[in-house]
Amino acid sequence: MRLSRALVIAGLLSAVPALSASVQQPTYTLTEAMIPMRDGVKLYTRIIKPNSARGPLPIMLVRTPYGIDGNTPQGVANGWSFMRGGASDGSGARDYVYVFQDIRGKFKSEGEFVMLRPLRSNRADRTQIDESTDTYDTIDWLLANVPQNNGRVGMTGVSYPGWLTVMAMLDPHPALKAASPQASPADMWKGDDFRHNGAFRLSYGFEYATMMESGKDVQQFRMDSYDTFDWYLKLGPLSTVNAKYLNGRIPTWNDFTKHPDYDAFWKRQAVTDRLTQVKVPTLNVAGWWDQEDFYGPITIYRALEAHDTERKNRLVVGPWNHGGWMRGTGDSLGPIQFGQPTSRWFRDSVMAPFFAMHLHDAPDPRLPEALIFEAGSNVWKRYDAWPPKTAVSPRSLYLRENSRLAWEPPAANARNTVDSYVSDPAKPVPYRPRPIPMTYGPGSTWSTWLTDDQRFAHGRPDVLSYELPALTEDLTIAGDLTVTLHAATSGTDADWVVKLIDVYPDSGQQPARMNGYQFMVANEVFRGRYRQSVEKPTPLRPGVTEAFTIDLHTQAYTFRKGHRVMIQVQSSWFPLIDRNPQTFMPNIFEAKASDFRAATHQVHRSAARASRIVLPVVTNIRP
Ligand code: PG9
Repeated sequence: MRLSRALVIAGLLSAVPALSASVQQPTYTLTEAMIPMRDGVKLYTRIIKPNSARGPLPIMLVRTPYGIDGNTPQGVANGWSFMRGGASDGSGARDYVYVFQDIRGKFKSEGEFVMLRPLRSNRADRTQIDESTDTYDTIDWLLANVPQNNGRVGMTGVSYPGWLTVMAMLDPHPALKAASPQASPADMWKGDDFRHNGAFRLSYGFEYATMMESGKDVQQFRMDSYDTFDWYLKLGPLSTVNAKYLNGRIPTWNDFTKHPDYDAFWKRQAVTDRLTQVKVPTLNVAGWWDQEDFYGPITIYRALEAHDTERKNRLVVGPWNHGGWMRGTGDSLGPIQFGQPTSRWFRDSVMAPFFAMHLHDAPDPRLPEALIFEAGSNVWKRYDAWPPKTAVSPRSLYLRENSRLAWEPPAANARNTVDSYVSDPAKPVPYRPRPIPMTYGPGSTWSTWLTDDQRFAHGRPDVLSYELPALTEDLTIAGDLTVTLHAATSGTDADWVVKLIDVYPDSGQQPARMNGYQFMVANEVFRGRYRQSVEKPTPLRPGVTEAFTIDLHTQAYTFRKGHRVMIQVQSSWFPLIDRNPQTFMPNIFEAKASDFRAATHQVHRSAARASRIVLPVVTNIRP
């Protein structure tokens, strides 16, 4: 079945914010081109130019694997009007020539598509190609062929198009003067779409790989259950997928099965180590509740920052899901309210002025190093470093007896210092309330699942919950979060999922369903086998307690007075994450049904084995 293009475009890539009513709309004209690359492959490109533009114009380039036919003159007039800025009579507005391109092998472009095509092996070799050279060749052609361009190019894109922007920044064309990679993946094994800490993102990995590699266009895999929890559970061990459905036809699926560990395949694909210079002014953009790529943009910002001697690298993180800053107003996400149009403000007051400064010589908008939305208190904050270097101190919050959290560590003579639960791969914990429709299928709520009320999991016998008493004053965190879990299993492998949750007060909330709402502030999964090495997994020893360090990434959040801080711990998150057989297998993709076994897991909280979360507490607030 052909995937509804509208759904993909709305969900994945398109910048279709609401039309800004105050600015007069110009009209645009479309021309098409097949732009030749250095190896002779031609890429389908749409060039959309304003009809009455004054003076030479810069070029805004977006490259994508998702198809560019939706990019029309009217679409640009509506969707990119925010880039013009200017007064309500149109004076001072800034025009651009917009260029959209199908990447190699997708839609109307020639050549072969390779998922996240790695950087060429020899960057001095003029005959090798990759997305970086394809962008270079495209820019070269545009400068020579688009009449009245001003010789400057900007690039942006969300997610895959964001990653394409990063690839362009690695060996940039000299005309590339500004780049805004948004929600770009950085490392698909460590923390983006396909795996987190080695745990396989089953539903996304399967559905995305089949969507992208079943043809030149995008095609949705057909599932015969609306509730994909059922479908994936019935599917059984992943060793059967090729025989049952894919017949070896989906290269990315085959790569998943052949490369379970962090090997040369994943390292070659990851961009982090390649970001050794900031060559282009860069605006990195991330959303706190990005269901696909949060690790990526934060990691890219940090990698670039280490080399940012000229202060060209900036970070913006807002209260958004994947690409949410490019859609709608951003007043809310799911049921969570932010009290202001965060997305519209970002587009009008951050993104447009950033490009206008570098491509039009407009005034410097004086963006801070890190522009960070602190949800809970709902304020934008300007930081001169991220994570912040001052006014924050790491404070441990301990898992304690009777489902409590406490700032005080367990006493040396504490008794009953273990919580245990049975984790049964035959009955995994759903990652959100069922039914769980296909990621991009009809009725999908994928885009806001990270805001789902966690009460459906609270109280399950295979989910541990720990809570602080209601806060007597606001508690603000800003920076990096780490969990240390002292844990054991009766099996030989285990997953640990940790969720940091803001529990709303039980009464007085509007709407009423927000009473007692359990809102996830941070979360991550860790596959136990990788605790010593991501390259060479090793079995856990049954009954032996070990320390697992789990990176919950970074956050800026205020738990309001009257709210409670909660931690939930569980060992499955299905079908977001594939089931761990809990019996060590060198490659889980080769596990048989009989390898999946229930196991008893223990979480320890004695003085010597104090499981805890370390929170970056803003220090003018006393916990
Ligand atoms: N999250 C999507 C993706 C990017 C790169 C590789 C695989 C998936 C996307 O939204 O483009």
